[in-house]
Amino acid sequence: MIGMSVIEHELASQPEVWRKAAALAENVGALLPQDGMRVAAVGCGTSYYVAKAFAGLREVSGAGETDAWPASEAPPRHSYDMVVAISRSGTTTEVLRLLEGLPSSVICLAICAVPDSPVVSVAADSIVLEFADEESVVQTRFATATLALHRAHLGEDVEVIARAGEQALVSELPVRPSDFDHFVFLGRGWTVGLADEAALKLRETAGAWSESYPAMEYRHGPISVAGPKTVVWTLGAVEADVIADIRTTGATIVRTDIDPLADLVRVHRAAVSLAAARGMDPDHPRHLERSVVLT
Ligand code: F1P
Repeated sequence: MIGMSVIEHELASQPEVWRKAAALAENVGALLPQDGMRVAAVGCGTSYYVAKAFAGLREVSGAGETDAWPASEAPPRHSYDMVVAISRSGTTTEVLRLLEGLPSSVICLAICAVPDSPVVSVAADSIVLEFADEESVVQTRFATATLALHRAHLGEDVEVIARAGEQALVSELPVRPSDFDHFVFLGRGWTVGLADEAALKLRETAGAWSESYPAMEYRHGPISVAGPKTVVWTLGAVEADVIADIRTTGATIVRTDIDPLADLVRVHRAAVSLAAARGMDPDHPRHLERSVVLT
């Protein structure tokens, strides 16, 4: 690990961590939302974007109605059967405040990386991915492990995804990030949350100008900023006519057939590469702490 940043070390462990998450899913399946439940997934920052992807996956699989909210904006609805609170640290204030205000009729499940954390204490049930905890302020493997756990629970073969993740760790990056000054990520369905997370990684790690959209929204205004210094990176399949319209802007388009979760690993690597090119330390992102704890 000599010469490697902490985030590089952690992002490289993702396929292995996903396998552990999938194995855990077999034991904790009864805690995760059962088919037909009305669920709200909540979190802050990365964990909110994971909640969005979590909700999208559950909706697309037909398992049940699922909303995603930033913890600070979740409506006090009593009609949810379950709130799934995602927080690596288990200390984020907005998540705690939300859980403390929930009526007892709502089942509360925490997905955290720290066993004795406040969020775990407040929630009725918890799934602790201690093996996915991170030293790095910028999250990579806790976020993706949470999604691997959920995908395993929904019946997907995480081994296939982990193998794609291993390829994503060693394959050449699709672009040289330092050739660009503007990064746009597009998704469809559950990968909209993944696109948000990808854009956040570029901002947190490398201070980059990055944006994210549901792919069909991109033509409704944001495309006007695209140009030759823009990379538009799609996570998962996107309609050919959207791609054709982006091409006219002169932007470089990244498209791939690999699993979107595995492709996020390439985004992590691109973020670290851009930070290095900009002389930034990816382990010390500007103005960020491990979690936001309000007094
Ligand atoms: C969430 C989070 C991170 C973000 C920043 C502050 O923490 O918002 O996503 O990168 O470091 O904290 P958590 O609730 O998942 O611990």
